[in-house]
Amino acid sequence: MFKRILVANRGEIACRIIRACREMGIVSLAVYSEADRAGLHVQMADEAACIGPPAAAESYLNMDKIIETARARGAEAIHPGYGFLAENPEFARRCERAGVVFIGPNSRALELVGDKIRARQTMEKSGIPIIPGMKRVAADFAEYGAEAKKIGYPVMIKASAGGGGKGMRIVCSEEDLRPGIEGGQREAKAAFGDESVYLEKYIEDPRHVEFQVLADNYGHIVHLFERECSIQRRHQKIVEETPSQALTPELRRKMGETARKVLEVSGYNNAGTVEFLLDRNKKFYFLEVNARLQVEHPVTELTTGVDLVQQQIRIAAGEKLSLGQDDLVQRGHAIECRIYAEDPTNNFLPSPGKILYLREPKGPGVRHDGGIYSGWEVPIYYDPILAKLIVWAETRESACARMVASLDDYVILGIRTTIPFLKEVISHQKFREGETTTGFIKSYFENWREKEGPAEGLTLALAAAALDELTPSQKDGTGAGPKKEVYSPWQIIGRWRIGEKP
Ligand code: MV4
Repeated sequence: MFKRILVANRGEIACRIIRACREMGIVSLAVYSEADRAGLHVQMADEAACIGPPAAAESYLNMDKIIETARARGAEAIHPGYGFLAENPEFARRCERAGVVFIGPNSRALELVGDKIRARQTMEKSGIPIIPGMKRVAADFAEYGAEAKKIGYPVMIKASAGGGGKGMRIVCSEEDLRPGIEGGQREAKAAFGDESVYLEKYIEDPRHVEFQVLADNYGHIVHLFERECSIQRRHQKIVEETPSQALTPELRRKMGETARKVLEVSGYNNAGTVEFLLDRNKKFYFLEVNARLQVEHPVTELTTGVDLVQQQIRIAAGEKLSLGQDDLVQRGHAIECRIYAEDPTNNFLPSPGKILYLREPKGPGVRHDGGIYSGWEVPIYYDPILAKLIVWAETRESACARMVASLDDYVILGIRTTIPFLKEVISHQKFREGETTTGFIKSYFENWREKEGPAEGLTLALAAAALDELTPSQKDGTGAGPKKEVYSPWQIIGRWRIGEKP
């Protein structure tokens, strides 16, 4: 087993990986940019090294610096987390060459799954269902026109180097095809440095169901069932859950077997996620492989009892999978909500700033994966994810109730967050009925406004009440004086201000 692992990430996922290291008796080495000196991951890790200026390109994406730091500090392996360098074949290759273990798939598999057209070819050859459409880039526009006709409108333009919804367009008729292709090529070139685009049949309002898979270096592959991730806003997942309401045991078995096969034919190792689209007739299609530990991995951990990060580390260290497919069962229901530093009342604009007060929900079946603390300033430079709130309960209904109660308990002051929005999503009748398709947010939350926002008047009234309530002895911070149950965070803040605590 490794003695020391460099964690090439920040925020909640770095903290999650550091925790796994600690439990396994592995020394964790955090890296941080100058903007993250005070980051929670830096405080949690056994060791830490600054790797450069705030801009990600000069720090968390600086391959040479990160590999050099691993070597200089004696880390035998690098865990990339998600985002940044996680799915970069070039980085995996440089690690391989430098004799540092990349905790993730081998560079060849990363290259294959990162190239959507090549992946489609590979899957089709192996009898894995793919969305009807092109399996290579067209030579000219006429060929795109002919292909679109063959597929039948509406069609979807996708970038071969894309993924996660980047560079996608829907084209409904022939006259819109040329501008769509040209725009798509331009966008793909700018975003990925590769202008290759292809066409697929457009599947209307599908569900996004993905399967978690683990593959060791000896050809043993198991799947850990599905995650339903249809609740998205502009290709940003918001809520994830497992099991999916859309699967029957039979469909689950078929999709799980297919997911295993996808990894097998890709020469893939370590953890991966196979994404499928599920259409209205419950037909499923291979979409892409996410070659990383995913943000939503905890819902799988809570329902299967498997620690996915520890599994990744064991596989990377050359251990054989100790789990067989028959050892794995889903138990109960898990839901995850992503907490972002974004203002849901203002078009989800990032809301960086200082967290004045943080009270995390806790209780039976409640897990909080965070990278934040009271007094920490959310930097402007990175993805504004703050934390993930994950709940487990015996049934979906009780998991929903537990999630709403936990969101109600959750207090973050000083910045705007997506918590009020999430409460209404989980409380929505259609969500409760399991009507979770990719069109959910657009259908029911397009122009969402907070029902009872933190109205300025109410805030002021509460603050005033807090001040009014303080007796001189409390102002001294002695805690004496009349007792009253107080839940308003504004009163807490009011007391701090008067008492001049943090
Ligand atoms: C599609 C599709 C409909 N038809 N492909 C978006 C993310 C990327 N991985 C693939 N995506 C889609 N591909 C065809 N042929 C609809 C989507 C899609 C979607 C997929 C998963 C989750 C949310 C989504 C939201 C809008 C569109």
